[in-house]
Amino acid sequence: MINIDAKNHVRGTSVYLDDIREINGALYALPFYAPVAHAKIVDIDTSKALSHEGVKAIYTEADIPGDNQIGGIIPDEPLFAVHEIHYWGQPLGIIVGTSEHVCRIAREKIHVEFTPLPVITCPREAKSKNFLIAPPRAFRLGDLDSAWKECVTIVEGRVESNGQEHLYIETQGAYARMKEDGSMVISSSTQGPTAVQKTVARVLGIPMHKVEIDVVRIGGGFGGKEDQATPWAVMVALATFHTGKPVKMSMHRMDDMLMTGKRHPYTSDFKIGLSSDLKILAYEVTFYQNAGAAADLSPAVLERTLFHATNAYYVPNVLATGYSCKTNLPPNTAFRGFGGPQGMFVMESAIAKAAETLGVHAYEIQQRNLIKDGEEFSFGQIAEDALAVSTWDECVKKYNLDKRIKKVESFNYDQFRFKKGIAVQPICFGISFTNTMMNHARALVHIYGDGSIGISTGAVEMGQGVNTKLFQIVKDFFDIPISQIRIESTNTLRIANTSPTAASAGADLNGKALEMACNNIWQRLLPLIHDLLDTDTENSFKITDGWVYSGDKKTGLAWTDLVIKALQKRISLSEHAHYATPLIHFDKMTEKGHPFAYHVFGTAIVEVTVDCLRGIYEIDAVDIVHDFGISMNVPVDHGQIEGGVVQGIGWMTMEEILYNSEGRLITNALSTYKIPDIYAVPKAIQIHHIESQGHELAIKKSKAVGEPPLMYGLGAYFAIRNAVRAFNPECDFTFDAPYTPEKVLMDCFRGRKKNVNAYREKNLSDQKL
Ligand code: MTE
Ligand code: LUZ
Ligand code: MOS
Repeated sequence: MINIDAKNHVRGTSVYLDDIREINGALYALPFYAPVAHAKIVDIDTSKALSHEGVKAIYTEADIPGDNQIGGIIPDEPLFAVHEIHYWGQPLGIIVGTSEHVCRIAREKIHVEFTPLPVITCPREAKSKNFLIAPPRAFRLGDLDSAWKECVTIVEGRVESNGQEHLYIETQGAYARMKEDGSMVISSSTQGPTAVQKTVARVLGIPMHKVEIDVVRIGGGFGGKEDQATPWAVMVALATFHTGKPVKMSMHRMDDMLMTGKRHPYTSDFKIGLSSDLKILAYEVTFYQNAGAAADLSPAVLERTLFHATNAYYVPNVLATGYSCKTNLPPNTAFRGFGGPQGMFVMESAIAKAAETLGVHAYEIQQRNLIKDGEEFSFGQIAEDALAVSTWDECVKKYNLDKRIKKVESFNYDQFRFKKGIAVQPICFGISFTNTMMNHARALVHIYGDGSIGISTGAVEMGQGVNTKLFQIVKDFFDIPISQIRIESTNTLRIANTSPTAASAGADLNGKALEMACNNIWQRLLPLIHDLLDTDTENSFKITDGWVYSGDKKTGLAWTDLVIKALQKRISLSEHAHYATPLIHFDKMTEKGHPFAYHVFGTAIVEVTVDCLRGIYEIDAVDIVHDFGISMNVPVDHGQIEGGVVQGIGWMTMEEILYNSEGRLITNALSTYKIPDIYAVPKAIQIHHIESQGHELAIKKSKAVGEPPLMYGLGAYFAIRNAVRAFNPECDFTFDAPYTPEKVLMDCFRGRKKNVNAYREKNLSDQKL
């Protein structure tokens, strides 16, 4: 089935938040924010702004009727700052006016007086001062102390990975209007309608049933709207609460970039030990997560870092420790992979360094240590259906790794200015919210009297195609024309207490609930079909093309007639079903359990060419063998792979978030923050499906695909590194992502001995330069 949104997207008729027609008299809200990263607030003077024409009100923490608190996991984050400012861009209040323009001019007139306090942006510094968001966590397996003694090679190192801006095409925003009795409806560009509902109720001091959140779709989230869509919705709700008017906010890109959190930067230390046959015997890693000024989702992100600290490898002796460090940056948040990529990058760096120390290719170490069925992850889950080895084998065979390595080597021998690099990148990603409690969903199905069907679930469509998959599930039960099936907006009145659409589990959780709802209705219709067709045989009835079929034979009973008959017999044609993932559990005391419904595996080969004169590079190819299970929608899933790969490459190579020493974001626009464009994407991405049985807990055995492919992008970092090493083997390399052209250029020449192969190079350079 083609993506059900495709036509409307192309025509520009899909509705996003800013496309909702405002009711006459609607007001606009604009946040104003801290102009410093850490300070005591002395005074906020809003009088000049308030008297600006068109400004209706300015609200700060003093105007909050309920609790000035939006923290999800830990209640440590005020909606509007009180007394103290903790990061540059922290909301201080909102200006409500007749238009966005009016509010913008008024915002310039607000004066904040403050006494500066010391700014900390470095997580290691925060840790040394014991500024932690939550107590540290540690995962342990085996006996590390005795394992080191068995190791023939031990290498240590330090790894940096930077943050990443979500850059959803639709910026944050929300639109609130009053209903009656003090209840309101809020359209929000959120992945988590219930989180918004709960927080609005809390801040306004009203019950949740008075707050209706509605989401038609969002223009991308990538995790950036799992938690951080909430404050903007609460702000417009507050303004509507006080003014009684509809109030809207749709953020300017530069405000959005400045005020919202990003992927967590990490700085980490590792120590890895290997046997003489390249088996990894021991791995010790310490993660310092840069959480920013409040918890947000940081503890959960840190947890997933630990879950993925050994990536797709079996390591018998592990100690992985994580600190969530409190700094004066905007609170960092969920981003596709949710801490997993950060953990995996350190493991891959450790392997790269071990390989370089030993003079072997990294893939020799990677390949020897891939996890197999029956082996244990550090958190106690036993690997099942582990396709690490089979995706690896298929990948190196199908895409001719051996041959390509030889080609790269001979290219590098012949060329001076250009060098090629190749890296193999296996991935392993656990599917389920790591917080077991969150793995549930509901679906509501109505079959109307004319046979048309309305579907509601808790899933938010954000471009990932979940609605198309939900459509396919309905079609499996009730195969009627597409125009007769509608997926409704995600609305808290129809589906309550949802988990956000996240953790790649949106289609699995909501799809399973939808399957149950459809099946329950179908089971009520079956006896009626038997009656109507007057058969007592065990027929396998189904609906095909709007007709009841008996086996492969069309009967005389139309779907629409069946529905009318069902109503005459007073059979319920509505169903609300609840699904909770079975089997999973995790004990935070022992840090052991079975947190994931299943794992997704895959292997990619990444090949790059570096121009060592300029430091720039091109991604020549990404060749993937991926574990889709049995994909229920190949084009949608391939879209997820391509998007994920490019986003991962962006994080690893070019996207560079910079805060100055005062804690101010200086990459707050697309002129200063570079993301992959059409020229930067791989010249070719090949995707091959590994043959697999799928998994019972995956929807229709089609495994979750949203986040895992991002981590193929790690391969780009190591491929570029390998190319640079071919040019300058003398460089004392660090691990510091993103590997921007500036850093590549520095590495090409730092410590480079001019007389290395001087004769060959002179000849080559005369020819090629
Ligand atoms: N794809 C698009 N086009 N836009 C997005 O915002 N978010 C990603 C992924 N793919 C995203 C996307 C993230 S972070 C997640 S968790 C999953 O989609 C969520 O959807 P799913 O659970 O239905 O896979
Ligand atoms: N969100 C969350 C997530 O709350 N828990 C998770 O485990 C998770 N994993 C990936 C993405 N978002
Ligand atoms: Mo995705 S980071 O789980 O929204």
